[in-house]
Amino acid sequence: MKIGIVCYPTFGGSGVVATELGLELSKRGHEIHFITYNQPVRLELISNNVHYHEVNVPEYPLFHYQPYELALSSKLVDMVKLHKIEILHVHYAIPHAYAAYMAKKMLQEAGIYVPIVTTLHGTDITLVGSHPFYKPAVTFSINKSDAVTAVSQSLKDDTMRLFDIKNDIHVVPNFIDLEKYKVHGFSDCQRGMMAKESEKIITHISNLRPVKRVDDVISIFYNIQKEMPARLMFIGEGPEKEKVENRCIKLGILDKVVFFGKSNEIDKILCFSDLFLLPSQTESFGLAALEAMASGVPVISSNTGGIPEVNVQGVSGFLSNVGDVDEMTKNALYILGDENRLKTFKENARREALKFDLHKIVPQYEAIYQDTLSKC
Ligand code: GMT
Repeated sequence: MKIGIVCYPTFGGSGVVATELGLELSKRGHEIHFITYNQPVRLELISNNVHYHEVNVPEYPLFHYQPYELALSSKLVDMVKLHKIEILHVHYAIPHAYAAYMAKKMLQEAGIYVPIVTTLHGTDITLVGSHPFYKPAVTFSINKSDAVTAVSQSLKDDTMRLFDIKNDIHVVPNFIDLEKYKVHGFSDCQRGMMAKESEKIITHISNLRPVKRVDDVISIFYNIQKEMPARLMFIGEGPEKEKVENRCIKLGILDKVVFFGKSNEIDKILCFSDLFLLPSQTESFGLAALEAMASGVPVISSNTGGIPEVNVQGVSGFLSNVGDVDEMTKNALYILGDENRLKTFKENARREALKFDLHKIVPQYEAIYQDTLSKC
């Protein structure tokens, strides 16, 4: 198939999933066209089967807000015509599903029919999309999509609860390339450079937005390091970064925290991590937790949204109510406090991650494309 993929080309989970999906589909023989405003961060290889088309939004002083949706719709029309793209898969409803629908209508005028698959990722539903400013447009775009998928059952339930949805939503969980997250024999695993032998390594990865509750990450780590030697690896950039740094200074733990900024090599950091913290306020899936588990890192998380579909209580880690820092600390110390127990949790985490192997999940998207095309 010739598939157009629209996504946010950033470090956010939706962009990562869309990019990994496109790359895997290309390996499976499909022709993939990424259509977005920047080259997606994880799209390292442009091959015969993988193309990237940039959406340009010319700055014009008359516009207070530059019309990205319009530029995207026009680009979709042009690319569908030029490359004979058969299906458009848009990740994140706002504004991608809306722009794709406009493109579809314009193409119909030219006698071309291209169906749209929309994948909902979470914040487009739970945080942003349900806002009255966007709700009518998001509802419309979801209902006008030819197929809709959500990355967890929890997200599907939220969508059905928050919006007046007329069509079916398929749950297709996020996935992981297990080859990239090797647990044993990873020659680049440089634990010795990051911490002393006696220190436990705790990791957090996010875009440091309020929804990630990074204050809780710091509190949990502060409590852990009072009980045992430990270091915290903090990966990501975002609005809460300065607050985090200031809190570390105030607590006197700055020398135990390593800030990595945005990283394209989280596998190399996860490979020497002992525990992953994800105490988010809400999370439709928690791709970062899955990436940790794939590296054999147990997860201490909140029990919100789709996280319980990924992190299994008492098996790959523990889940607590949002904000219950004391229980999260207790559980972290329980896992880290005994080498044999830690080893078991690490093995369990990797085993649970196997359920999300991309070889199992990507065919589900292919089936949805085929089914959608067959109905045209
Ligand atoms: O978590 C974020 O803030 C980024 C956001 C995004 O849109 O990229 O992530 C969402 O999609 C990811 C991929 O499906 C999920 O793993 C994240 O759980 C989800 N984030 C939230 O629901 C807060």
